[in-house]
Amino acid sequence: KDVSSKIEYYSRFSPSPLSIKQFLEFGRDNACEKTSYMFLRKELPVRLANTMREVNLLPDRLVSQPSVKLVQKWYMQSFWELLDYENKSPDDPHALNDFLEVLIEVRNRHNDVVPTMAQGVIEYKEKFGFDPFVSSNIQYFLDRFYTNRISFRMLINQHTLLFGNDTNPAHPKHIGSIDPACCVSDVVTDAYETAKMLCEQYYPAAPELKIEEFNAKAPKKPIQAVYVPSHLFHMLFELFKNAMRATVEHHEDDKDDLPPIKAKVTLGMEDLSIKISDRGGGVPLRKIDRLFNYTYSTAPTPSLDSKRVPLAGFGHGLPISRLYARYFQGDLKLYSMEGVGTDAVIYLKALSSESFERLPVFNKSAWRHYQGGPEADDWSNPSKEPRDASTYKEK
Ligand code: W6P
Repeated sequence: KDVSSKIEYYSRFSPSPLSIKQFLEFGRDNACEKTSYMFLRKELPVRLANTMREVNLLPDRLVSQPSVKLVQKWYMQSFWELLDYENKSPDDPHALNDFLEVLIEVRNRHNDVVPTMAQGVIEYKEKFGFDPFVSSNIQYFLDRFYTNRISFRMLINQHTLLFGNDTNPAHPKHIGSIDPACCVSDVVTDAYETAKMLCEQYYPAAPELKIEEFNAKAPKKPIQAVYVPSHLFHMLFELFKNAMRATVEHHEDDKDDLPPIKAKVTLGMEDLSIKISDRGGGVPLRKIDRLFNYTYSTAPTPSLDSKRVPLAGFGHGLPISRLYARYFQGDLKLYSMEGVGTDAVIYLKALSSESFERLPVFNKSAWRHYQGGPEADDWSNPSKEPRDASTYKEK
């Protein structure tokens, strides 16, 4: 049978979201490779097929860009390779090992999906300019496409880390990519130090870090999460780069006296929250949405004028960080006060039983998002020429 009918078949299933607790319990004691194999040989094609159907709903002018075509080719290839196992018994002497190797190949093939899609957006913008309708389609699509990719790699990583022979000697307590006792402030410090090294390459100085913890659930105890440390690092690193750039550029004349970046880690009954505050001059409210907009934040060619190489602000770092937070039912928000500074807050679920994967589903409702032209606005526009008040004057 041909690939497209297989894609259609698998896309009719909805993906099955797992919670961090389920990932943990599955991986903890007597993790069964056959069970994982049986689950993944169906679930991975389902997740691939769901997004592949959605790519085809993008405007033709976008899907036909060479970089988008290339990404589509990778998805086809991986989908096809996984289908080899559709009917292969887990008792087949080579099935489990071959499957594991295919997963690693698939993961490597998809390494550059993000920069390649970003390139596609740039190509599109150069050829057709900025179109608010297409831009909102791209936003909707990439949020779902990248979330799907995060989830896909999560599943592959769990399987290869649990059943591959590359046991992780640095983190014997980790279950795959999950740390059941992830010390949040340690990851904050790590991400800060890494961003600081980058910052010091571009600028003459970097702001200090001050961390504070407030454990409202278990007072005075260090705050730990059941979480994927690499996801947390990714988000924090992105936030620190932004906070540092804002701080250094806003205080160009007093580089020896930079206001510190403050981190506050808190734990309540429901939320584990991490606030990163800078005094980098802030962003006006009107421009905050742009920071999460893929079309807006992808600049044609990162201007490499040697002196002012930006530390952050290109690429899809901030919107993707928000997707990492949302992936396990958290969120990432920016609260800025123009002229002063910005608070960035990462919200995570305090309980691993509530951190379910949040996954895009290809259905009628998703389809509807791509149809129809731009809606007429149903709020007033500020008038350029104010009404002549004298018209209404009492005579
Ligand atoms: C800014 C802009 C921004 C984005 C994300 C995190 C922190 C900051 N600070 O000025």
